[in-house]
Amino acid sequence: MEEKISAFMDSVIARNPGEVEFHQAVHEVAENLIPFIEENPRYKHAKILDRMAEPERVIMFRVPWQDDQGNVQINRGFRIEFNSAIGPYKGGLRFHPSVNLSILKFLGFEQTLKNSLTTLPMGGGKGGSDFNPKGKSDNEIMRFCQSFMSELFRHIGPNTDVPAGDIGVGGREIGYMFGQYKRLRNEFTGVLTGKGFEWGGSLMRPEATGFGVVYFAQAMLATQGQSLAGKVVGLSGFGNVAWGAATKATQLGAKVVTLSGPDGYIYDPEGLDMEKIEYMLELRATNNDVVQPYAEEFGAQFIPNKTPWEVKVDLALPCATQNELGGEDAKKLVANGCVCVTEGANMPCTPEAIHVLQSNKVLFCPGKASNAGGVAVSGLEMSQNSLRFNWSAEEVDQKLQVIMNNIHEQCVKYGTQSDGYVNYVKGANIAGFVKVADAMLAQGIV
Ligand code: NDP
Ligand code: 2IT
Repeated sequence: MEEKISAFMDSVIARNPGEVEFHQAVHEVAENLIPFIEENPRYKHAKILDRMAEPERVIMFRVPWQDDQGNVQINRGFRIEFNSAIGPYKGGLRFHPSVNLSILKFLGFEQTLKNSLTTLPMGGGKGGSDFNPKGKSDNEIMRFCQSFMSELFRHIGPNTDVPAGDIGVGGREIGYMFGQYKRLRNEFTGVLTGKGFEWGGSLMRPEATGFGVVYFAQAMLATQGQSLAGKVVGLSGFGNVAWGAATKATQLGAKVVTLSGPDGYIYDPEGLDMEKIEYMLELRATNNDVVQPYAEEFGAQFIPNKTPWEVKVDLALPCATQNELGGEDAKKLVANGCVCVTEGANMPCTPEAIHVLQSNKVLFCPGKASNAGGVAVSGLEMSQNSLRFNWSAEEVDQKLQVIMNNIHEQCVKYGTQSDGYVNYVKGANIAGFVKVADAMLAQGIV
């Protein structure tokens, strides 16, 4: 089996040279899926996995704009339309200087499986730009978003491809992009999700990813007869996902003791409360990408240039970015008695970290299952747009909880090992794959 996996990876690497994040994401999936496909030859003969590892379409474009000093700036825009077997391409847009083809292909590949797990009819896509929002004025952000959409609009549509937010793209950016799309097409449609509630957005979309992560962690803990109340939680990041996860974990009686930014991490042994959580939003809105001011505001400790994984916690929720929690960090978490790691970000744990956690039988769930609540509520936003109707926050939250519990059940179904340990990576990969693969088989060689 090892040989089959390496042969497959060799071909992926040869076709996509240097795209290390994409190789990492495909390898994690291939390890689980190649043995499964060997047992299910119909997928093998139709080369479903080979086809799934090749995006249906990659769009790259120039994004010129003018800064406040009148200088012309040029960024690169991308949209990876990865897989449309079960619905229109769907996935976020990331604005961050590190954005490149490899990162967006890894995200688009994962998104296909994630969207399948939600049970909603959405294909997989991802996009963004190497634009750096840090330190930009509101007008610069608007001009950039308008220029970005001036090209992207011809490739997307409510039945074709529906982008949303990701790192560096929140409600403000979605607003500017939606405005430009509407102006160019003369159409008011649900072409983007994460819109403001007044103009077609869904209640609970801002909270959905973080809330979903915590609902999922609750279900994981329940498999061991444990609950969230009273648990000490270590969290990384301070963006949209971290904010939602901190809110729901605190509401459910857990104590969140860390946050982090590129400058270091905050250790607040008293735990977050609603005032401190609201302050996270202020921190993000400054566009400075630092957490240190939190320590000054609330008298907590700031530990510069380090990640929070050295703190003793019961539950870890990495919510910042890819490969932020490595093998050594995982060893520290295990040594400190951490029982569960639930990913809020996409692929925050390295393969070494996952290996350490799984071999120590720590509960571990990959983001493609545990952070699917964000795109799930995006799917519900699409439904509400089609119905031209709004559901209440309670209705959306209820549907979100049902979806997260259902994803958890699918992971347990496909991932439970003979010793009873649930391998959520395997469970999520197989459960996500089957629906897309069956749709691809039904639709022929396309
Ligand atoms: P935000 O822009 O709101 O927050 C970004 C966070 O990412 C910050 O906390 C920042 O914290 C961190 N970050 C970004 N880039 C880097 C980098 N290169 N190095 C270090 N840190 C970085 O983004 P979101 O909260 O939306 O996204 C966070 C994660 O969650 C991402 O992996 C995203 O793909 C994923 N996600 C987002 C969803 C959504 O609906 N928004 C849905 C599902 C997943 P810090 O600098 O501390 O690391
Ligand atoms: O990674 C993700 O799932 C997202 N950034 C959300 C995508 C979406 O379409 O809501």
